[in-house]
Amino acid sequence: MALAQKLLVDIHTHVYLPRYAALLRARSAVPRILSAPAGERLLILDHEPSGGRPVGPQYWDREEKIGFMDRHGIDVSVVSSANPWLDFLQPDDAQRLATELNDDLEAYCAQSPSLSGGMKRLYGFGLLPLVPGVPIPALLESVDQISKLPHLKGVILGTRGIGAGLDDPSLSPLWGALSSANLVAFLHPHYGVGDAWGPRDNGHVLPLALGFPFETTAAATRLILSGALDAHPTLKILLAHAGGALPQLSSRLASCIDHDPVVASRLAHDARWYLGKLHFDAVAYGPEELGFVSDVVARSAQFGDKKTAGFGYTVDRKLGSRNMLFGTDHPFFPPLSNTDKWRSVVENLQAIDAVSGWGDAEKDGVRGGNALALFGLA
Ligand code: 5CU
Repeated sequence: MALAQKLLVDIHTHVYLPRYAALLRARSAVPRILSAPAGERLLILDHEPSGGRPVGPQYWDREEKIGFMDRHGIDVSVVSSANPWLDFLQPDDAQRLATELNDDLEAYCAQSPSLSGGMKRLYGFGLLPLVPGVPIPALLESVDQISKLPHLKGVILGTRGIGAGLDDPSLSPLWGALSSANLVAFLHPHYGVGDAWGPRDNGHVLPLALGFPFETTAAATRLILSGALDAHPTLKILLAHAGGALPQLSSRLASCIDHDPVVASRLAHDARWYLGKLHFDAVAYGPEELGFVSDVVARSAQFGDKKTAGFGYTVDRKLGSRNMLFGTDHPFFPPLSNTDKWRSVVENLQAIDAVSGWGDAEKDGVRGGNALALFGLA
């Protein structure tokens, strides 16, 4: 494997650019940053503890990002704006800010240090003005802007589209434009799914551990059911948090579709086939989960048509690893005590290293080689 393929590349790492942080400071409703005697506090989630969480330069300062990368041996990061993006704005403001923040992110990346071969340490996912009422041509203009910014390699998407979800037929031109521009669409949650968490105070555990991944599961499933992956076969979708529950539920999904002729008639393939078209971050914190996702990706090849494949096949977990990419979720999940390395990062790296059936080539791929290929960096 060439030297570049040994790089450690973080594809799930966030920033609130200074312009966005200023917007949050100016607001009196969530999402907002408020001033407190002990420092600024961030309120973005519905069930944020009153008074919010500490927020500081690790959320917006490029030097802090590079320092974090250096401490963890991360060579390159593909940085995205953190949730809730522009979702709470009116269309005009969302369009203006998307343009400005994309230019800001381009400068943030372009001014980052370079590795010895010339590759930058920072690349980015741009923002689209995905809010209700925005005209589709404005979304396409944003895609055009991002495609011309050399350090932006994709877009980050929430799950709501322009108000009707990602299966909204009016988004079809967006999928076409992203495919043509070869931009990766990083699908990331913010809202969770309803309120199944009960009255007991479990802090952020249930919304983050379950709500976030369930939201991604539902959004990605709706996208599959809309036929968008058939209509746009080169669309590159990257799912946050290892695709949530979608890998675990994909055979059940296939069976439910099979028993619903109307939905089945919309799709060219068995539902399990589409999992091989998707990419998954490796932010799962456990080797068994990573191994399972790679099995499900590898299995997708068995389901190219709608005929029941039967289960006499074997899957090559190594092949499935190619759709998986290391991530950290920085600056979220910081250590609670003052440690040099973050447990959340170390655990994800150890998980990659411990996946049974992956050899060095697969582990190197998940750590960085797959990202270099997906984003066209090497
Ligand atoms: O801890 C959190 O709230 C979050 C969040 O909002 N977004 C994210 O990507 N990870 C953790």
